[in-house]
Amino acid sequence: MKCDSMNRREALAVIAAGVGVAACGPAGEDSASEGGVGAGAAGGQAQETAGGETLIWVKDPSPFIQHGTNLETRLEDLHSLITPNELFFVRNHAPTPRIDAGSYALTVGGPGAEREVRLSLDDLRALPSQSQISYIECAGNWRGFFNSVTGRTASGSQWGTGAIGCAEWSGPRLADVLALAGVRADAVDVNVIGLDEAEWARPMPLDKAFDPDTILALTMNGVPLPPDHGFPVRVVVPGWVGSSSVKWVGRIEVATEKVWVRANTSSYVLVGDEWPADRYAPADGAPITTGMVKSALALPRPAQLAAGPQWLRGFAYSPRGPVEGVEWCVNDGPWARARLIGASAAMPYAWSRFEFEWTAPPGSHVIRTRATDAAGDTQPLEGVYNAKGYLLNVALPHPVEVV
Ligand SMILES: Nc1nc2c(c(=O)[nH]1)N[C@H]1C(S)=C(S)[C@@H](COP(=O)(O)O)O[C@H]1N2
Ligand SMILES: [Mo]
Repeated sequence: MKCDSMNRREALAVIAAGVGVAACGPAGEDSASEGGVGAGAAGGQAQETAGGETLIWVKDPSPFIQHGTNLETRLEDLHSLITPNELFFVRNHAPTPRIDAGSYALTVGGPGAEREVRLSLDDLRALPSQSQISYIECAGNWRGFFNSVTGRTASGSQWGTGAIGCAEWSGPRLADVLALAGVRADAVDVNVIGLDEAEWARPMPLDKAFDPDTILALTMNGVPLPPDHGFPVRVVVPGWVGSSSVKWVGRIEVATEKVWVRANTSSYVLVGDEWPADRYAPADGAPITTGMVKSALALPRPAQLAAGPQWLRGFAYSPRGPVEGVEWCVNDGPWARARLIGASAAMPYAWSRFEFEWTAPPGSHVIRTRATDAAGDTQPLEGVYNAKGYLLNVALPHPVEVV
């Protein structure tokens, strides 16, 4: 995006994203530098500081809760449907690579393709573009609560409730890009492979790859994808857990057999007594595709509130479309209905906001919220343990101190 061709909406989005004049600076039209760190780094390589230290993220990590290579959003910082790019959580298996837009190419091929094609960023931009507002949530979101709700700690990043964000993504449909390579009748899986050092990849069956809502996003909230969120291209697979939305896509491989990679064998699989490994071989457990219906309060933990009437807010979502209702309860008392904001059939993959008024009495309290979707799926009162700590969606107790 050239600065002089930036329309007003894009310009406002750039300003809102905190990029400011840096986006129009000498770093170039596609650098999408956030915070200007490491602008000179080579394509495909993690950036280094002058001291030779590898930086994991390009964005300013200070608004986030840090977990190793990951950045968790503080939900209480979010005040609208859209998560601003600079507050969107980051889940990185390897440092954010800096990819040069000019030399970038996406290759599409493999045994299930008619031909191998090589597409530049301009080629991708020339295809019909689709925009959609969808949330992306890591399957490990809420992992940090396994111990308190099931009595057993799960391994991995101890996320709170903020490994989730909701953005407007736009770019060509994966189906249109696959059509350029031609998909053979014997094709089975489409593997989408990242250019990061982890070479993160997640295969999907043809029906998901051809789902008109599976897109190769080039922009996030109206600006080129920020480096940490996949610049220049990420796949957005709505409804599926975040690990399927591969960032920094460099290759799309059409396979004639089911493809097994880390993200569907050892990671992002349900491991435990209920999922016997021999049933899922070569995976260690049940590979995860879709997420769960969930809701979370946009409050710190514990929340500190003043006594008296006040509105509490949060976010609710389901992989099967907008939630239909959210209820809340205090200290395991009766459930009451919250007011839903923003849920809409026109945005089937967006999260909703909810709010309710509570007259807070002084003391220590526990508030739970519970979302229900159109399919009638809701959040259970007890959590089920799995060793890798995925998909927890218990109606989570939120501690609140009222003074
Ligand atoms: N190439 C690549 N893509 C990736 C990952 C990664 O480490 N490398 N992490 C995945 C995981 S596990 C999640 S939850 C989402 C997080 O997206 P975000 O960092 O934009 O929030 O990206 C997914 N795509
Ligand atoms: Mo994830």
